[in-house]
Amino acid sequence: MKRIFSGIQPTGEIHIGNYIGAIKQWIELTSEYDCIYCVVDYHAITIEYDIEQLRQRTIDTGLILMACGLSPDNCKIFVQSHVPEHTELAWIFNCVTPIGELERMTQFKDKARQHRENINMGLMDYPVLQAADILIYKAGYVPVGEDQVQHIELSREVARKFNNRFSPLFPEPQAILSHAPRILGVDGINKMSKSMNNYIGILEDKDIIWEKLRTAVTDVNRVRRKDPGNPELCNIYTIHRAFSGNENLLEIDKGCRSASIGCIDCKKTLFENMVKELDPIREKAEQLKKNEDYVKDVLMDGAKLCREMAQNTMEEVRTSLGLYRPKIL
Ligand code: AQP
Repeated sequence: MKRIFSGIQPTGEIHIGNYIGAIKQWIELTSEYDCIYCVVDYHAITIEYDIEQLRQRTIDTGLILMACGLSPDNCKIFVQSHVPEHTELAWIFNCVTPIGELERMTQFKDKARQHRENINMGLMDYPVLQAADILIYKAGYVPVGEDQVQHIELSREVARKFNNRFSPLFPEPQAILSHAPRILGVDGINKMSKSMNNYIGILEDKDIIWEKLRTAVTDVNRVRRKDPGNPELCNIYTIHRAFSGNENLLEIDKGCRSASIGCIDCKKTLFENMVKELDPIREKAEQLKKNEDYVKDVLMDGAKLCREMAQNTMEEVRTSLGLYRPKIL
């Protein structure tokens, strides 16, 4: 079975951008692939964060993935720092990655602009650790949002450089994009992001979700109710595509283009469909919150299985590098 790896950072509330850009297809792919999903806590510490909150956020992120439909029955889920081989391989990959490649990464440039007071080495090295996350399991496919495609290209290059210099151990991984690879925030300008306060959290109260949706930016050219709109230019329509069926989509498309419906009508339909899909996730999350030990056990068992795989890869890597290994290690 072909293998998939993907990760999510415990940097805040999981939002519908994460859900429709990544998590939804993570679940779909479990029927066809051997899937490994990871809460990437070492990535989360590359920006300023609340030390008191990180532990709980890490558990909660695992919990949300499980509430969305991932389980030990269809995949492996674990926490990155529980498998220290990821960071060990990242060090080795550092030694084949040109600095210039890292300097030109869009996410590094964006984050460096956002966090001027803390442009640390980890922020720059983020894609190398990501390459190690993927390649330590020799995963060939990585389902991600569009923002991560450049990093997956770098992972391919890292694999190529390692394979050419040492031995051909690694596949060159491919990104798999969802139908909604780039969801804008409710500001209609920036990518929906946990850290930009422009998100709709998947577990947020319905009243808050509606308030955020109600005021969200739509097609900016549709100024008055009677102006026809263009769904192709509307972030709300992009979100509709992930939550609404064909019949609704056709009605909205027609109604928007002819101005027979307004943006609020469109948003009301989206809200109903969104709540229908998110309600069972919310209920499952509430159940899991009452049984947090179960969530922790799933994460721990996932880490045990993944660690074994990671250790096997590291043995091959060390041999390829020519490192001296006394038997008792
Ligand atoms: N707006 C988005 N549209 C589509 N996909 C998205 N993803 C994130 N935002 C969108 C995808 O979700 C997965 C997990 O993301 P992440 O937590 O690892 O990191 P991120 O991309 O940095 O997410 P955020 O929300 O923007 O977090 P912060 O604010 O902490 O940087 C990835 O596959 C990502 O592509």
